[in-house]
Amino acid sequence: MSYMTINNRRVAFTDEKNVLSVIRKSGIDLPTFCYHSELSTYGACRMCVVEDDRGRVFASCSETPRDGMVIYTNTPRLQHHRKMILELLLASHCRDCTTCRENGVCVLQKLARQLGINYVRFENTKPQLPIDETSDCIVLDSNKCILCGDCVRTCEEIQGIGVLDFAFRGSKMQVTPAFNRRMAETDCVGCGQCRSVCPTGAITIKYNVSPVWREVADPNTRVVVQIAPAVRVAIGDKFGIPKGENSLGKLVAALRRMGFDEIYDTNFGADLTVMEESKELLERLESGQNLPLFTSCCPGWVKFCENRFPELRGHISTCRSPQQMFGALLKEEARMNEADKRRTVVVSIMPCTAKKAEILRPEHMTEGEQDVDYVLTTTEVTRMIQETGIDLAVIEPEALDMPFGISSGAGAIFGVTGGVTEAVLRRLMNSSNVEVLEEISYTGVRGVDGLKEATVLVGEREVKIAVVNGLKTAGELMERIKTGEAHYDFVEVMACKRGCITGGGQPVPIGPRTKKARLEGLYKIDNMAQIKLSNENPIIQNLYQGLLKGKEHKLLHNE
Ligand code: HC0
Ligand code: SF4
Repeated sequence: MSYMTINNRRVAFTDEKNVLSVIRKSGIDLPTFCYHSELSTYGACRMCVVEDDRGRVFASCSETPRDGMVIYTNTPRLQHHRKMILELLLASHCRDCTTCRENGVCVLQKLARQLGINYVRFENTKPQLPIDETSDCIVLDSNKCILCGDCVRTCEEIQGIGVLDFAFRGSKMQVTPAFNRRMAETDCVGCGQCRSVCPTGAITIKYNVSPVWREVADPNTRVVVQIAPAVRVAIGDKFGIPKGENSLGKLVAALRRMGFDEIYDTNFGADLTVMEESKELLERLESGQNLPLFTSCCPGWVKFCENRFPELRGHISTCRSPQQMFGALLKEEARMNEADKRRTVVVSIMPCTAKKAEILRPEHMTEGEQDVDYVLTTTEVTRMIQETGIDLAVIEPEALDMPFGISSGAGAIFGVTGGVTEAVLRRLMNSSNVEVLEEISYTGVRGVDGLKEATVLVGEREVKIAVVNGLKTAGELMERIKTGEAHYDFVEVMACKRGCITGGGQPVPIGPRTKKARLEGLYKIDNMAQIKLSNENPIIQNLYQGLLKGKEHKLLHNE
């Protein structure tokens, strides 16, 4: 154990990687724009500067803690320094805060208020740059960029894609795709992780709120909504509900008051996926073809695989994702119900920006119709609830609608890395015995490591599994699979670190405590669930005998 003195108080530290972490651990939240514990240290914004007992001023994110250090975090000199940085950033920033999408969330705005910047002395001489709205998932507005580089490092270091980078020099410097391409012309997979770390409104979610309000207001339209697993543990964030608490019932109550006609759960779609994907795995194990089987429920991963490893595309499961399976089923049910003359519109509430692109893919259309019409992220729905004037903290929870309002615990854990695999294994072991369930959870599929490996016995056969989160790790694993260096039977990939709980459409900021609370929240839902196995969901069993009979391929698979 070592010690340093922070503002005249002795503070112990052990293996903290920088002085900033020690300061934060001591209860002082020093501001930063460019520091994220999971990214490399950039040290560019200089907001985290501190002063030592010899008058040296340095960025605390870039300094290794040493025993005996004496530092001060808020001297008049530092206050002046930080205010000047902020004022200069504000000077070259388009300041339409009242109409900005990130109003109230923006870190620049928050710090300007916190540090008491009431006036900017300098004129903004930067020319207005065009806004890039070509992506179906995110919007890039360089006029609001403060060049912290968080998005650049996330795309490169976490996702291994590197779509964004710095271009030009001096006052003309911008963060943009290479060769001045528009986002739609790049290898962007739409995961929105760049948006999650952007401290301002420079990268935002592509909103679909207005058309959904129009559908809800149309009396001739039946608007059916499905709620993804990871949404329920994040929708409470902006209403003061404890982090990670399951707010599904409250969200259902709010959506009813907002005018949605029927409210269901994507966990039900996940149960369907488990049925189909476990069947497909058994078939491939039997035939020995196209192994390993890659999961297909994360559209960020599917696009990454198609872009980077087209030769391995045939390994991707033919199963549609839970949102698509459920959408196709809801639309089919509507087509069969001739008595209801209304048009059916399916809206998904997702933690994910990439899902906005998934619904537009041609293979996700049935009989010429989109299976899901709109994707709203958790963040957009938060705005809609606030716009309606509902306080989620006080609203009484309500139940989902029937007949699709029942789902298993296996469906709930889809929202965290390893969840899809665990759910499939439960189906294959086909036992709700507590010991068997625990045994599966101890195989190595749980936890937040980028790559987890497990070997399980399915019948007589050893099945080798890899579970990946983060596309950079996925890319490295794929290279090893391609060269024959690594052998697996089943590979689950989720583009976002820890899975959908940190999806690009979730409310920000997503700090370490929030990540942990959301993850634990989903496992808690599973612990409380009466049905643990997807195949024990009675509605699923009935469906296979009824509406789905003979239509499994048409509604649940891609070509
Ligand atoms: Fe996910 Fe899903 S778990 S991808 O992360 O598989 O978005 O939450 O809805 O479709 O179920 C996202 C979350 C889903 C789907 C499910 C899967
Ligand atoms: Fe979307 Fe989940 Fe994939 Fe992230 S991990 S891109 S939230 S589906």
